Amino acid sequence: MKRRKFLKKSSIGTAGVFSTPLIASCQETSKDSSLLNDDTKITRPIVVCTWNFHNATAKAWEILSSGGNALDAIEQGVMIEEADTKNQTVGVGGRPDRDGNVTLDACIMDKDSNCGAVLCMQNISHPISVARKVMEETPHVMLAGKGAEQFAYEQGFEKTNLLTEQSKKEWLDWKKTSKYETIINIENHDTIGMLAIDENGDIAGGCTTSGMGYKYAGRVGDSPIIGAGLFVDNEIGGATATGVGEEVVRTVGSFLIVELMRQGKTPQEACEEGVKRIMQKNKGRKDFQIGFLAINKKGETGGYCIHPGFSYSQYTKEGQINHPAESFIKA
Ligand code: SD4
Repeated sequence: MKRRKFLKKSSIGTAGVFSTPLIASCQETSKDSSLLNDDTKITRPIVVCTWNFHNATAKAWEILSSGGNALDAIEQGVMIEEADTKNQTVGVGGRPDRDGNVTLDACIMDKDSNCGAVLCMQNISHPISVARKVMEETPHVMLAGKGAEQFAYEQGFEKTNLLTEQSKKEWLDWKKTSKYETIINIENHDTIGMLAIDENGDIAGGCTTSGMGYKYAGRVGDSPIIGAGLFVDNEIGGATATGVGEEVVRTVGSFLIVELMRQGKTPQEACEEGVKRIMQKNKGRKDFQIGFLAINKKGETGGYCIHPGFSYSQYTKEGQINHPAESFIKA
């Protein structure tokens, strides 16, 4: 049963490091949001994503700048990282679990609060597209494991070996000690969470990851959990997370940030509050990283993290930029 199609039809790189923070200024006047005053300055289209994934934001921008919708921009943008074998935290080439199986998590959310997710799915290189199919072609929000994989084949996705030689070699090395450690900013944190606003002012978001390297078989983090790794409310904005997913789930981080923006906080203030909430719960524990990224309906953005090192990539009419995010713990 194509629930959502039945209910409604949705509307229709450069390599290099950019280090100068930018206050995006491609400003227009809002036409359609009841929450914005007529004279509110807004930035649109705009796309942001966790980390310096400039090829991903460039792809999303290609779609947004030619009048495409935010949902398509999100899907095609994050697919760039899913296909990049050098990114060992997303898609093909992702680090396997402790048994040597690469299992992928992803979710997507649109302007009408429709959402879809796949959890712990093997052998499919683009989980974001399967998540979108779950959203558009089924009456469900989440499909997990074998069921998700089987659904993907039914939808025409091909079976793909996700374990690259490099990731296999590293896993075999890890097996010698089998010691699980979170190495801040480096080993485990390159998940892509992306948020976009299109020319119509509609917001969508997506998040995709292979999760924590060498995790327990069956482990699922925050990234495919709507409200934790990603949340979008078309009236307010969106948020997404990267880092140790267990901590993001405990505070329902992305939903929290969107709710804080609803209460009047800027994206930056909301991300800071989200990180502070996690630090309060952890009472002095500091050996993990979380990065939050948020955007509001006006196209203002913010990012904040526990340890220095997190940044986010942004693309607007002004061009592409990487914003280093401020951190709770200073260098
Ligand atoms: C997870 N949040 O599975 C993800 C991992 C991550 O960059 O963000 N890696 O917990």
